[in-house]
Parts: sequence; C-alpha cells; structure tokens
Amino acid sequence: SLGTGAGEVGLSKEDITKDFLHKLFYHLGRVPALTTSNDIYTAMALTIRDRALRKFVRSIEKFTQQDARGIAYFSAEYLPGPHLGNNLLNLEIVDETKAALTELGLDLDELLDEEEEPGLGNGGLGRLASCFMDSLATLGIPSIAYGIRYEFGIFKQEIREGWQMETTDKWLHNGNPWEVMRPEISYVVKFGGRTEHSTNGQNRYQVDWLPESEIKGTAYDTPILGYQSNGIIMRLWKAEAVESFDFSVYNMGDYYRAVEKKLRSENITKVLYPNDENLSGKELRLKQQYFFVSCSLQDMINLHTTQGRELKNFHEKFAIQLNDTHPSIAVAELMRLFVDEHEMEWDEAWDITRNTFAYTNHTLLPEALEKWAVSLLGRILPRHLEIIYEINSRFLEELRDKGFSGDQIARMSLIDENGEPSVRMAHLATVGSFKVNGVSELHSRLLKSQVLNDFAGLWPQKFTNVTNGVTHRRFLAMSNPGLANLISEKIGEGWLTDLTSFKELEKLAENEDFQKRWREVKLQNKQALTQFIKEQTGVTVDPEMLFDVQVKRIHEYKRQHLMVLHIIDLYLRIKDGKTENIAASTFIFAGKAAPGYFLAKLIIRLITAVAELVNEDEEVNRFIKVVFLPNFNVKQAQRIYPAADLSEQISMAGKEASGTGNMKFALNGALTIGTLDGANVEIREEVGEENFFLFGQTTEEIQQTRNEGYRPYQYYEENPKLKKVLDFLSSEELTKGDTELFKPLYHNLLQQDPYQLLKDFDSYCSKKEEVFKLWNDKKEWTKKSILNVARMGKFSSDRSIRDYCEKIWNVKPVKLKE
Ligand code: DL6
Repeated sequence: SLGTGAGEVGLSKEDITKDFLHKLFYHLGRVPALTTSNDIYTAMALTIRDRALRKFVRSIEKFTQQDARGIAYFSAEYLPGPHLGNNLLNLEIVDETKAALTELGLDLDELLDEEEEPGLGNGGLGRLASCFMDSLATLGIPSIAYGIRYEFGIFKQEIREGWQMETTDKWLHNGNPWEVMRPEISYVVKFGGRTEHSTNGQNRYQVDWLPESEIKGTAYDTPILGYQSNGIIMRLWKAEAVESFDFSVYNMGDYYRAVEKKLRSENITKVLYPNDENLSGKELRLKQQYFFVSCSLQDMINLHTTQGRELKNFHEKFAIQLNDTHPSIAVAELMRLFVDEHEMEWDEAWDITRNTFAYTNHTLLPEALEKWAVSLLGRILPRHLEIIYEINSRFLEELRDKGFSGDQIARMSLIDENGEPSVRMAHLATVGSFKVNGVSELHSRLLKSQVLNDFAGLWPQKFTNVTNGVTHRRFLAMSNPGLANLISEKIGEGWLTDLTSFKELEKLAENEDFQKRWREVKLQNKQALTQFIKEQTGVTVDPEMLFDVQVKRIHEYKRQHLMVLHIIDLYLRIKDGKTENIAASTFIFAGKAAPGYFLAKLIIRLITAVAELVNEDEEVNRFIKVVFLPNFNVKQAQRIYPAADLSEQISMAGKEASGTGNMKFALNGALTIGTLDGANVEIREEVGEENFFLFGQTTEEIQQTRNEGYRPYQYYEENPKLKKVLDFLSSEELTKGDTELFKPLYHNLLQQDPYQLLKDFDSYCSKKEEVFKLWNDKKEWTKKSILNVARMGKFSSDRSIRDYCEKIWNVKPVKLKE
C-alpha cells in the first residue's frame, strides 16, 4: 500500500531549510539571482502546506476509523486571513522557521507581510466561519468547510479625496500556494430549462429536469490546521464550462461561441457580492448559491455512497450547518437529489433532509433577510420551485390541521404573497432544519420573539442559542505575541487550548509589576500601530494618547456617526478653550461601506473631513487626532486589536446580532464602551459591569421611544450642545465651502433617525467623560484591562464549537495525538 505515514516532512529547522530550498529551485524553478520576495514567500508557503496536508491526511485516517458523524459547514463566505503565520503557530514551528530563514539571510516578518489574504467574505459572518474552522480542527471534529472560490474577493478600498473608492481584489494574481486543485473532484450543476413529469416503467412518478445549461464545479482544497491537533479541509468550488466540445471540429463561428460559453460559465464564481445592497434581483447571486450547494451535496453523497453506505443513513453520518440563509436552497436540492436522482420516496427523503440540516441566523435586519422572487427562482431552478411548493403545501396543511389561523398561515408560508410573490429563504431553512440558532443570547431571544416568532411557537424545541466566539490563537497568540508571552510566563501555555484558564490572571490584576509590564506591552503595540498609521495615511499620532477604536463594516445601525458627533463636540469644546476633562485621544476608524450604500459612504466622507480638520489644527491636534485606515481586512485587524485601549461597540440595541470584534478587542485588553446589544450583553456579564462602559437605551426602551412617536427634531431643539454639533455638519469650517455635502446625513438624523442616535447622544457623551476620567488613573485602567482579558474565557470559538457539538450536532471530538 502507499500508506500515508511517510514521515518525510519533518519539523526541524534542517528539514524546513531543505524543503524550502527544494521548493524554491525545483518546484518554482528559480534562478537564485532572480528570486523575488514573492518566490521566497511561495516556497515557504509550499513547504508549510506539505506539513499541513500531512496533518489533514492523518486526521482523515483517524476520522474514518472512528466512523464518527461528520459536520459539513456550508458558507458562502470565509475570511481565513493570512495562512502562513497561523500554520506555523498551529504546527508549533515558529522558532524553527525563523531560525531556518535567518540562516539563509531572510526575515520571517517580511515573508508574513508578503502574503495576500483571501478576502472571500464581507465581514463578521465570513470571519466567524473561519474561526469555527480553526476550532473544529483543534477540537478534532470530523468536518469539512464548503464554499465558493471567488476569483475576486471583497473589493479593495482606497480613500481618494476623502471618499471610498473600490478596486478589484485580485488576490490570486501571484497564485495561491495554499490550495490544491482537485480536477478529479468535479460535479455538473444544471440551470434553467424545464421539467418533465411522467410515470416510469415501475409505475413510479418521475420528474426529469431538462436544463438549459450545465456548469462544472471543480474542487480546490485548502488545509486548515488546528492547534497541536487535526487538519481539516476548506473545499471551495470554482465554476468552469463542461468541456464536452471539441474545438477542432468547430467552424470559426462555433469556436467563438464555445469560448464565449466557457467564459459565461466561469462568471458564476468570478466575484463576491458586497452585502448590505439589495441583492434580491441578482440572478448571478442565486446561481452562486445554488452552484456551491449542489456541488457540495453531490460531493457528500458521493463520499457517503463510495464508502458503501446507504442514503437512508445520510443524516446519521452528516450534519450540515447552514451559515445564514445563503446556502438554504440546499434544502430543496437535497430533496431533489434524493427523490429525482436516487429514487427515494418523498416522505423518507424529507425525514432525512430535516434531520441533516441546522440553520444559523445572523441578522434580524429586514433588508438582509433573503427572499427570491418566484419568477426568478422558477426560471433558474424550475425543479426547485416545484419542490419548494410541495414542501410548502405539506407544511401549510400541517398548520391547518393544528388549527392555525389564516393570518398565521400566511405569515409562516414559504411564499410571501405580499407584492411580487417570493420565496422566504429563512422559512425554508427553518422548516428544513432540525435546529435553528441565533448567535448571542439577546439575538436568539429576539429571533424567537420577532422574526421567527410563529415558528418558535410551533417548534419551541427547535430553537437554541450558540453565542459566537473567536479563535484566541489567531487573535491573541499570533497577533499579540507580547501579551501572549507575558500571560504564558505567568500561567503557562494551557490557555492556548483552554481560554477559561485566563481566570488565573485575576489575582494579578492589582500587582504593580505585572501592571507595569502589561502597560509596556500595550505601548509597544501602539507604537507599532503608530508606525503603520503613518505609512498608510501619513498622519503622525502619539502612542501615549488613548487609542479609541471603531473598526467594522460601515453601517448606520453600527452608528460610526455617533462617535463622530462626539468628536465634533470635543473639537468645538477645544476651540472654545474648554479643554479640561478631555483625555488626549486618537480616534481610529476602519471599515468598508457597500459600494451602493450612499449614506455609509457619506459617513466615511464625514470621518475623513473631521480627520482633516482636526489633524491640521495645531490648537486641536494636541488633544485629539482622527484616523481612517483604508482597506480594513483580517491582516490589518491583527495589527489594530492589540493596540486598542477603548473598543467602540455602539450599535443601536437589537440590531447587532452578536459582533465578534467586541470579543477580539476585549481579549487584547481594550475596555469597551457599548450598548446592551448582541454579545456586548454577555461580555459585560462576564467582565463585570464595573469594568464596562455601558450607555444607551435597551431594546425595550427603543421600542417604547418608537411607540411614543420618536421625534428626533425635538432633541435637536431641546439640546443646545447637540444642536451645535449637528449644525456644524453644514459649516464652512468642516465642509470647506461645500455646505450641502453632509445635508443627506443631517436630514436623515433630524427627520427619521432610524437608529436613534440623537436619543442616545447625551448618554454616550457622559459615558465618554467617565472614560476620560478613568484613563487618567493608570492603575485603575490597567486593572480593568487585565480583568477584561482574564474573563474572556467564554468567548473562545472553541466554546462555541463545543456548544454546537452538544446542543445541535450531537458529535464528540476525535482528537489526533501523534
Ligand atoms: O454571526 C457573525 C456576525 C455577527 O457577529 C454580526 O453581528 C452580524 O451582523 C453578522 N451578520 C451578517 C449577516 N449577513 N447577512 N446576511 O453578516 O454575523
């Protein structure tokens, strides 16, 4: 047998050096004198990928022996961040690799900088999926991550004349050493056309789908390593033409048509759609979703049956987690594969399907709840529309039998008949799943009381909560080595696999020596960020200032502009000579706005206008500075979190499903100013209310404000400070003469203020006064910072995955120990 044990990929410095040179010269074929920094990076990436693949192969052997239930994570987005540093950490060969490179006169940090990250996601949802991969691998859960290999990821953001400009993310332009193309793993996916219903020879009702076109999906595998543990695979699908044409026999016209067809096919996985836009009419987006779930389900059925298993046991061998509704067409596709292609009876197929899928909801925002027009879905996926109608008619029948009212039935139907008929994907996912979860306690509660209220009444047991988490290995061990080393020195390294052991730090919270070292680490991280800010924006900031940071997608509900209103207030105070009680602060923003979201882009423009005004004014910039860092991504995030003093989590309560940046900041010792929204609630519970700056209305109070008829204009009229700040938005001073520039924001706030900024303004400002006061008490601040970190145990994604295992998947870890 070939075996898989050939231990030729050793982990010593010598082994790494040997393989690295081998890759450089024989794999890449480089002449030493002409070697570029990308060649060096690529050779090292290939060297490490071999080691990662070895882990993966060993894990598969182990999983197969155990015959455990496997988890397939279906997600249209992943944001893995750079792979190299993380793989070195997880293989525990950072020092060996560094030494190998040093001997060759090379520098590991320069190599790490060279890596272009895969931007295959919009933000929190994609990054969460990648944190989960890290934890699934670390915990030894047999699992596979399925998704789309977008050729162009999330757009790159540049700031020109203060405005966001988008450019294409050509993340593959230098190749991608981490993936392995699997030409032998490919499936055909059908689109369009019509269906034919008949009764076959055995008197079985049979439906044939006669598609208009077919596309091939080919697998690209990237190994994802756990810490000291297993490796799993992220399998992304790339669309290609089904190459059944033989160019040589075509005449000229047909040749070009054939090439055109090929190009059209490849379009499906060309580009990731930026979210927050109205995606409902986007045909290509529906095709992307269907394309990847069809490939993935065919792959799973293939894996299942080639091991000699029967489809009736499919749900015992697999659970599929739907990451939001993006992959929810999978419910109809699995039914189609079972019933039409594998001749299973409907009831049995439905039973298996419903016991296979579980659905995670990530948003309550009505505009983000996916719906597909029946006309569009029927045109692209005619058979699926029939299946959805069939599922719906059986489901509504069940409701009728149970005595549900006509109103309730209309609300719960998979088809929304208000306006243009459309399919409610969240309802399809809920009906087709055995569990539905939200991503923080508050969000899960609101999910049950608002968006899926009727369903929670029908199936109370189906609903559960799994609070999000983040991988503390990437977001602390790897990106904040100063703090990680200090902690390990005091409590050992056990925390890498058990974050709850951070509790032991509590006893050091008031220790003067420890506090001093804690502050030194933070200062070093701030110095490094200061340098980066200078390189990226040209702005010089002082690392001794309070670093007050808000980084996340730009959205009205997240209320970046609330932070800006406060900065304007400070500016006006400083100009008035009232500088007492202001702690010198640098306000740092980063985040992308969806290209079609005008107000979000205007918020960026506002930040850059305020930054320009403040930073250039000598009178003001001794007290405050403002920075907008362009092109926020995982790599940049890893520089920012370790350097933050204050984390801004100021969304309107009830709107942020969880947030995960909030966890990453606190894990790195930032204190939080925040509302009772998403996971902030649980963070505050864990770290203690005295260690968290809480402000703003609760979800109940917001509702009450609304019920009472919220009139933002009243706050403007009655609060002179707020009036001054808002009027400043159209001042010559800020707008340099273009006084109309920010009028859309001004009017939005005064007339509607859908996220109640004006109502929360005073509460936010007075909390900021407390922040400033505490900042001047270094010991108290440091103590709270240490306590925040010490109490972060709950927010490791290892805990989230354990919760999924217990509450949803019913699986146990199969840890690989070598
Ligand atoms: O659950 C991950 C992440 C949450 O932390 C954020 O609060 C939430 O906004 C985000 N949701 C989405 C929804 N996108 N869609 N559709 O990104 O999920």
